[in-house]
Amino acid sequence: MENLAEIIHEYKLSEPVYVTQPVMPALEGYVEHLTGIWERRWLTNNGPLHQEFERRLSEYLDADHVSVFCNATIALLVALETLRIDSGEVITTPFTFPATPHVLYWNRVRPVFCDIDPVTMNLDPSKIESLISPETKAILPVHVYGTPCDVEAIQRIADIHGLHVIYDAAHAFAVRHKGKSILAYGDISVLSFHATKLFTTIEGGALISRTDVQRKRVNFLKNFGIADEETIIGPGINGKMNEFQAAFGLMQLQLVDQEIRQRREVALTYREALRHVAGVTGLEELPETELNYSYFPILVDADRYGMNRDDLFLVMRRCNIFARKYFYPLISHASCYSALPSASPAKLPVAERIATQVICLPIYGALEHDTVRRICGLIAACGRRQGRDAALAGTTC
Ligand code: T4K
Repeated sequence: MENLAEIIHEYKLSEPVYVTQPVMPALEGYVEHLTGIWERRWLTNNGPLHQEFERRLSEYLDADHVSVFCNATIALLVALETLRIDSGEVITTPFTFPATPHVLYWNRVRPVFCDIDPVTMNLDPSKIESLISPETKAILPVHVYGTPCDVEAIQRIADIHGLHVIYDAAHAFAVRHKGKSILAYGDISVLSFHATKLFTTIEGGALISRTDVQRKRVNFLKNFGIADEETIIGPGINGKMNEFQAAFGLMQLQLVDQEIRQRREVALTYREALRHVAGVTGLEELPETELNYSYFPILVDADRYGMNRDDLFLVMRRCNIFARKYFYPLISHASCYSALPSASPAKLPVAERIATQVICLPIYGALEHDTVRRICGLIAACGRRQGRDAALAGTTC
């Protein structure tokens, strides 16, 4: 098949398929929770469902000091405040969602962008040390797509230079590394439970700290700094999760293992079907790692594939496939950061390249394998023809 219009006609899906879809718990079970909430009239502020959710989550995650939050962004802000990081610099990745550097900005901390590893797409430890200055307070790496960072190398650098490590683990629910929860690494980790995440409480998140004292401080800070009715221990914020979200989370805990298993099958189908498409590569499985398959990124090498990422993305849209370019453009290009010396594209060559090549394909447990094979068929067919043609004229990303 030569003509792009014919390819689009052949592969167009009858219904839109999005990059993700949340797992919905049984409505009847949720209504039972709602009935309890109605009877108790206890809606938020450390209610019984909140307490039960935090306890069960802690067991599931194999982590002792879990505090649930209204979202991951506020949890990251509280993480910085917990470690008293409110000035100076923090080294982080440009290949992330805006929330990661934004929380630094809100805490009056200057982000210092560090390039990423071409295989894991996470912070490249070999590039961190040259960015450390007397102003550096911490490292804020992201386990992008749930792939573990090189946690050992990062910790070695942090120990040598006396730096804190806060992991943005927004994508890393249930990920394990060397037999341990990924949340066991660093000073603090933060998970996101947004609707687009593998595990969701609609909006929500959790902060995993290391000690009882730290957890106590986190819990004060997420509740305005209130210690008791007459004592404010510090300038806290409102980071609380409510009972409705906690109920949703309790039900999600029963579904998440199956969702991971199903996503793994989807990922295997993608891998198998894309294996022979020249110029398209996926993430490699890492040794001693249990992934959660929360995203399925591919990199499109235009020269080898025969079409660039943006054109493929447009063709997919025409075919009702709503993939996403997470994370393009790099957040270092945003006007609030682009003047920083570390934001210079010349200093971030790997991140710059990957941001122009990446597409996150749809992945969720309920995604039909026939649909996955059709998406791969489309990708393969586009690669077999060369150049941009009339079918995309006038269309922009
Ligand atoms: N750190 C990192 C590394 C992050 O990726 C994020 C968030 C954070 C920190 C901050 O976490 P939170 O403070 O949000 O807890 C989404 C999410 O809004 C965002 O939470 C997430 N990362 C980011 C990667 O993705 P958008 O703008 O792409 O979402 P949206 O609304 O376009 O949704 C994407 C697709 O998901 C839709 O096309 C359809 C599907 N969807 C979405 C929603 C909201 C559903 O099926 N149901 C839904 O309810 O940002």
